[in-house]
Amino acid sequence: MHFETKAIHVAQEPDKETGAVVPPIHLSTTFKQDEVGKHKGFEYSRTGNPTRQKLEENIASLENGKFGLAFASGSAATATLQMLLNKGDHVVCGDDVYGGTFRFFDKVMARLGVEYDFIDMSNVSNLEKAVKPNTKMIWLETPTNPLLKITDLKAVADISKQRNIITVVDNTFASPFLQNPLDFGIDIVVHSTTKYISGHSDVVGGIVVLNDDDLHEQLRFLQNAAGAVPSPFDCWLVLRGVKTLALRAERHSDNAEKIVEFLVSQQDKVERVYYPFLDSHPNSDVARRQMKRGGGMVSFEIVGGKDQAFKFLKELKLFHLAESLGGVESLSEYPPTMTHGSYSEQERLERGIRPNLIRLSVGIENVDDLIEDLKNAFSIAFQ
Ligand code: P1T
Repeated sequence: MHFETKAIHVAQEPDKETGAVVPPIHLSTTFKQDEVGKHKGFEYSRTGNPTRQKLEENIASLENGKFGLAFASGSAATATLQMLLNKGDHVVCGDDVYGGTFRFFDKVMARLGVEYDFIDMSNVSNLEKAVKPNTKMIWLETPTNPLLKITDLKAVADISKQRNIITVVDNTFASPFLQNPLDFGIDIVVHSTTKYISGHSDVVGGIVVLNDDDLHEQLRFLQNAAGAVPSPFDCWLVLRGVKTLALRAERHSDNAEKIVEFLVSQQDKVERVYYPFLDSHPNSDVARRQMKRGGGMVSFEIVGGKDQAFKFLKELKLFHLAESLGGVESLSEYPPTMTHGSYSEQERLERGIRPNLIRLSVGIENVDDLIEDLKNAFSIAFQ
């Protein structure tokens, strides 16, 4: 079955009892047992819930994985995955990741005795050098947040397989329509479903997808033990949103490509544009190999500094100045103090997050209106 069909049909079949084409939301927190220990597959809603199970099956199929585990947020999924580790374990993590992910690793897990090294994974030879005898996990985003760096997924999987290291890819920026890391030999995929998968900026959620039975068993235990599960209504909202993911991802990419073209043409106002499918991107060949399209995220450096960036952001009318991404509406944001404010200034500069960086989540509006909005903001900011 193709992606578009799976998104609409897998675990979204009409309700057996009533024929309702949209599956119902199971709000019940507990399930009647026929006798002690004998039940119809569900006991207590933290442990398992029919609506959540549908979401887990649906997204697992879209990532070409065997198992899905849904969480209350992308961050809850990230945190639960770190519970696979023990004190003294070492993790190699990409140096450009969502600020909240860095914060959790650096401020919480490091305090509990897990060791992290943050490296540039654009070049996998850096990874080979960073791996140590106690390395248990490799964690990366591709494309990364906010600099849209690209890592060769197959090369990472090859390095980890020789050494028995668990590989985790946060696939939030691509979405399962544009990229399926498990197909390249990656062990675990994680998403913030808050973003492209749900697509309408009205639900916070996370999901983990994998193939390995043992790891699945451990994670199912942790999901229940830590308990950061999503509500049935939130699961249902994600299931509703995902039905249109393929259409949206194509349109996000169409619009982003045109906006990238526009930004590149503004040489007196734009210093540098970051986009995976831009020919000048250092890993555009890798991006084209492992992604269907370039996606809807675009970052750029405006000529001038922080003040110029602030002036420009203030003048945008259609691109709302807001954190998050992946919704139908276009958003703009300032990574240094918004999404990546948990990095120190020095950590940001070391990673290439400069004070004139702006990130756009390109929505699915008419692209001419979006370009008009950018043009107008540039003309006022550069008056
Ligand atoms: O917000 P939450 O659902 O907890 O997801 C966290 C998360 C995980 N991974 C990536 C790549 C992310 O971008 C995020 C959240 N990011 C934003 C809110 C943002 O504006 O970048």
